[in-house]
Amino acid sequence: MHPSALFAFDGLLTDEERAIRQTVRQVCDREIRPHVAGWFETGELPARELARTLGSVGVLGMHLDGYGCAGLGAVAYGLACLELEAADSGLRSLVSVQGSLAMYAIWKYGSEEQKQEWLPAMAAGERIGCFGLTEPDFGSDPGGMRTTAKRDGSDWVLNGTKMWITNGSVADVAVVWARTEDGVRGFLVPAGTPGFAAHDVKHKISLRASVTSELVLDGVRLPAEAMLPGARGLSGPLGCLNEARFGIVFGAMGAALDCLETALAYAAEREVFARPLASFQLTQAKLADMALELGKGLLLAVHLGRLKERGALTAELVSAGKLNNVREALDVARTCRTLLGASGITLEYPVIRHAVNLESVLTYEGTSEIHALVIGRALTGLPAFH
Ligand code: TGC
Ligand code: FAD
Repeated sequence: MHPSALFAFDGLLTDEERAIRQTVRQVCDREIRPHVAGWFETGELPARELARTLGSVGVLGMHLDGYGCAGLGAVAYGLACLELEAADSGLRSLVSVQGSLAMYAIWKYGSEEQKQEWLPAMAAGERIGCFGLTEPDFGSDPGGMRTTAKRDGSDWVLNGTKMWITNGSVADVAVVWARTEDGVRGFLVPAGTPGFAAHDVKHKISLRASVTSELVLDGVRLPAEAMLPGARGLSGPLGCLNEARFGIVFGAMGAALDCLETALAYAAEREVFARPLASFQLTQAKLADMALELGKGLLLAVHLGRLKERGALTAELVSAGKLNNVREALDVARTCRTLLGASGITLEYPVIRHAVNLESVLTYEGTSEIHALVIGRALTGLPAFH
């Protein structure tokens, strides 16, 4: 039995959703899986080519309406994230940041001119976006940000540093959040603007098939129209995070599924003490526990997706999904790694790659501790962040 068949997951999906999932899987099988271990090993990602490929199948901003976006439902988008992350969390990151952070910010808060200028080209993968919220000293607490945007006549002048920014050095446009006299506002900073620079983070041992950069803003002068008119205060960027966190709820289960499929196949083939590894009770207990967590995580993901489609998904539920599914996916990846023995530490199998990637996923888009505190606040009514 396939692990996701245990909970009859497919029966919860529409024909269209199953077809979208299949299409994304085929693209991953053809364009990503044969190369991804190599990209991970060298730490080099052909982001521009991949963006065009992913744009051509419509996954960039696929849950947004208009401006060249497909306008599909939340579950369909989640399934695309699942298949992408089954290939590698870095690919899902590329798509999350493009569609759910950069495009969503423009789609939700941008002017008509900003939407026309950026969204169709971003949906097609011809232009790449990044999302600069985190700073070197302010990750979990973005409200402390030091990046400023000050008026000079009708222009804005931005100064500051953003850190750990996915797609940073390959982006054509950076959505940068900065402190103004009027609270936190978002700005569209085109690559090449004088005073703007992106430097890649080197020596990562997680999410290596992904571009991660520092953004430096040194007197970046922007016209008045560069500001996103519809976002004021921290609820602007945090509203985007809900979108990307939702994709991770599904995505993390993709990484877990790929690990479990690999471990099942390995345990069936590998003989220990003259019997298949899969035939031992300890192995089967591990496999059963992992299939349960995977099944529960998929049910939770589809439940959140259906709520989102009805407009009933809350930020607390997204936190619950992100916390649970990433934590459990990481546990599945580590357990699968044990089943592969020494082979589990090489890039010949995807398991260790997923495990180290999921360490980043546990931290970005709100750490597991922050999501626990969001749930704690919802349960008690008492904020315990500071
Ligand atoms: P507080 O300062 O009290 O509230 C600020 C305003 O924000 C509103 N708000 C939200 N709005 C929408 N969605 C949410 N999830 C929101 N959470 C808070 C809040 O209602 C308030 O609005 P207003 O109108 O009253 O001003 O902040 P808080 O106490 O509510 O939140 C604190 C905390 C710690 C939960 C929040 O700061 C937080 O989520 N921190 C984590 C930061 C984070 O996740 N950063 C991620 C950066 S992007 C990234 O990691 C990309 S990874 C690449 C990839 O996706 O693959
Ligand atoms: P800190 O906030 O310094 O946290 C350190 C530790 O303290 C964590 O365990 C945390 O949970 C804990 N902690 C913090 N506050 C509390 C508290 N109140 N109570 C108890 N414990 C607490 N950011 C972007 O803006 N855009 C991106 O595209 C982006 N991409 C990323 C890609 C990668 C690969 C990575 C690793 C990060 C990325 N980030 C991005 C940044 C990410 O969102 C932050 O790393 C994350 O929000 C945590 O911030 P921090 O690393 O500064 O950790």
